Amino acid sequence: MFEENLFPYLEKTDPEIMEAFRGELKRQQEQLELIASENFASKAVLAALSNPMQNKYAEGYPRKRYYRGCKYVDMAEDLARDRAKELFGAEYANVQPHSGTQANITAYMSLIEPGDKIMGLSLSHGGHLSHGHPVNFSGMFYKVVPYEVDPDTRVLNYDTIEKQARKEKPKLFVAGASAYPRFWDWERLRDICDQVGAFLMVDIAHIAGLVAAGVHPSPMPYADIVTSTTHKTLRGPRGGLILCPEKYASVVDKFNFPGTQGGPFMHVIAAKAVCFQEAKSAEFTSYQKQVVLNAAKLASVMMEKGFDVVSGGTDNHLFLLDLSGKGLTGKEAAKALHKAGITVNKNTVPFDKQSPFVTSGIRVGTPALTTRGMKEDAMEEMGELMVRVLENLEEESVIAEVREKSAALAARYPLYE
Ligand code: DSN
Repeated sequence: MFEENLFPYLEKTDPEIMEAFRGELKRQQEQLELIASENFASKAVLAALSNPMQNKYAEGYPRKRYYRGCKYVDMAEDLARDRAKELFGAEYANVQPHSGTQANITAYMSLIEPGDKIMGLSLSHGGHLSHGHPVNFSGMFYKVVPYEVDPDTRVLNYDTIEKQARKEKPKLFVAGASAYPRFWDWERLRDICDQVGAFLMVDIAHIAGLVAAGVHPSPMPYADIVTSTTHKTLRGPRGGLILCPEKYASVVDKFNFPGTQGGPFMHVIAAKAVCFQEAKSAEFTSYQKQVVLNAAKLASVMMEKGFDVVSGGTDNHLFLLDLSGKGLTGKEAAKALHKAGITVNKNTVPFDKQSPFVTSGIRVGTPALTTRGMKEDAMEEMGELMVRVLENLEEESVIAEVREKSAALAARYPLYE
């Protein structure tokens, strides 16, 4: 049965959920996906996700499990760990976190005590909820001092960060972001952490694929612990990952299981192994280079048309458009673009005056469209479509015209065919 396509079986047994699957596949095929954290996993990753390892309980780690019958899931987890270590040049990898936030929980618990002080990039300046936001566990269990980007350049100012860190003396400095378009200076952050006696944790969830391909500098030589997701630029299954030197291996393992998680998702771990193998290929490196070229091209089209790209461009897979100068909110822009077949998310921009639910900006990312094979010429077209919508938000006829053009552009770059 597992050698066959499982979908015809599901079609017979649960046509309602099958209808939802088909709808979602069609949506992914027909819309232009610019959500920076999304991507299209390969058929091999999708196939690995749908495997009988999902039936297996395997609390513990390879050869130290609490259940019998773990020979084959051990093989999968060993492959995933070894491939992750090789891919990122890490001494140790824990592939069990169910998500990036789970990986961050484990990392915090491995390095510091509840009540200790952490410094993390403010959510409204590009950080992530799990980097110390008050509504998240990280803001509830730790004393948080957020850092921000520079008001003039909207880029991190490491001199300012150093001053702040020397004053605040955090136990842990959290680097990494979900909406920051520039390279990070890991070496400088290591130096700052050494001056104040802080651990350095780097969350590479967004840029993991770029780091794996050598397109963004790697934090591995500088960080105490690196955390990530596996499904964004890395293009694997949804899940988390922790990389660290051998000296933290046992504490990381302990705080992931039994500290904060129960049974690992062995089918997802198998799919992570497939993703790490794919990420070692030359094709993956070219893909990541193209992701960055595409983001730079799309950002430059928007700037040429008079739009404010935060920090004046991008070094990675995403950029932020500040729409406040155009009198638009992120919420209305994202809604109109979606009606025109283009999916982005509203996003706060640094020093935003709007609420996080409304926002003054949108975040634009190229990993998904690049997976479809789009290059700079398609980005030129993409930019023109976006500008048409953003300059004619209320014009239903323009939205309808762009919707047709978006569908035609998507059709030229087939997905899963
Ligand atoms: N939700 C993710 C993103 O869109 O960046 C972060 O977890």
